[in-house]
Amino acid sequence: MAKYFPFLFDEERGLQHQEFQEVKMSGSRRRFFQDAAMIGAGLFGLSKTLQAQDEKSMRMRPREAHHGNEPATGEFLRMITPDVEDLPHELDGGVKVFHLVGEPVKRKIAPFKTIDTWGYNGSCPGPTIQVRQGDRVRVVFENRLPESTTLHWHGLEIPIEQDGVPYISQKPVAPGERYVYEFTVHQEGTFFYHAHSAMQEMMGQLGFFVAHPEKEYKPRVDHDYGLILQEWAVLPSNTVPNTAAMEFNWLTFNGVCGPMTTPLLARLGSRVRLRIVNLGMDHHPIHLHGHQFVLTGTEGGRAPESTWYPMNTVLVGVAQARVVEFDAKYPGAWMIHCHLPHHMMNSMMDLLRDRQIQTADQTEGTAMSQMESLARSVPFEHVHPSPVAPDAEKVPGFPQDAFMEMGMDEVVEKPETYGLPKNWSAGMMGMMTMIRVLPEKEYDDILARKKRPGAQVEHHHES
Ligand SMILES: [Cu+2]
Repeated sequence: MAKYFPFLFDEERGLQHQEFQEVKMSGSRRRFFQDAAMIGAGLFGLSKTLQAQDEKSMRMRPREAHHGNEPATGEFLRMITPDVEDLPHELDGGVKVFHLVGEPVKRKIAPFKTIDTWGYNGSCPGPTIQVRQGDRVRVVFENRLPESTTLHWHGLEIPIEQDGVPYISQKPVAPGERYVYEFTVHQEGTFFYHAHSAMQEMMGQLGFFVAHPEKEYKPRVDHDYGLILQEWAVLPSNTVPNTAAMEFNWLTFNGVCGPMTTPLLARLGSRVRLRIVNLGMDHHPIHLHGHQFVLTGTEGGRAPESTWYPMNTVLVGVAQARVVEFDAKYPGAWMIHCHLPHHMMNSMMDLLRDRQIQTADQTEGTAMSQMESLARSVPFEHVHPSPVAPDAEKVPGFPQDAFMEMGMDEVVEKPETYGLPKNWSAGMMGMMTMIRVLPEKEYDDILARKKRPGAQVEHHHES
């Protein structure tokens, strides 16, 4: 069996949900699957060697993004876009002035995958713009892309000169040029900005534009979160998405795949708003575990309460925004994910090179070399914690999820993951995140960790 499946298992894996039991990796930690040492040397009797390696192994530091601002009282409750920042503004008289720069962006979408996207201000998706209904808004746009582009304000009722369609409403903005958009936002709702060019959209050129209402919505919410859905076709060993492809192997929330997505946090008993925007080639059924939500708005604004009905999966079509709200009644780490099976996994093509998952009906030699290349390719410690049957390789089709599973708790560790059960990351892939509904004390504990200096290891974009 080891011949086909040289992974090690954690005999202590009792994944009881133990909130806030600190997960410590000690000398007696579970054995892990690391590099080709494992493959070449056989499975057992290696734990001492592995422990030694473990102690001095280089820990990759998480490089992923962090939350934007904490929800602040004040003018309005700001939406948090996990893993994407807000775009600040200046005031010029009564006008809110934003500076947006279209440019190439390297985006680390998974601990073992960085891709060349295009975005805005070093971020893909672009930074979130938040205004209030009635605001006069000026966006000074600069094009640092190698080709012409424009900015379209999706869903906003603004003069035709501001609509951002090349040649129809304006001349394209050439590389190196600036263009100033200015309009008054008379609507409320969840909108987004994007390049009005299909390929540029698929390279990542979009971002949230949220218009908070003049009068607060009722019932009021305590947390407001935004997720942008994107999909990428990146061939093995490539970093540039193929914008003409229809088969997507990387699916992201706010530019990162599970388990790198930063968990959403909610106080137990609070009310949560979740805004979801999709600008890809597929429609995504976004599912929430353990709670029912109601659809309170679309890309067209707030929906009347008489139209709300309970559900837990909302289909977010291309170019749509869907806003849902729910009461966070039950404590726990509840998944939020696209339910299309292929959108619940990360591509391992880069790790596999030969582009096909080998199963037991194929030759032992090929399967072995594939396992080996997988092991060598992952630049950090990871574990395959779930047990498999002793005779697993005799079953046609094996391995399936046993192959995909890759625990990497430490690599994606951040304040928001504190206290999650051991191996939590093994089951999170693709368009997947979670909302952690936490009692007061635990919630405040994580907030305190977020505020500690050094808690946020790195800014979200790489330069
Ligand atoms: Cu999907």
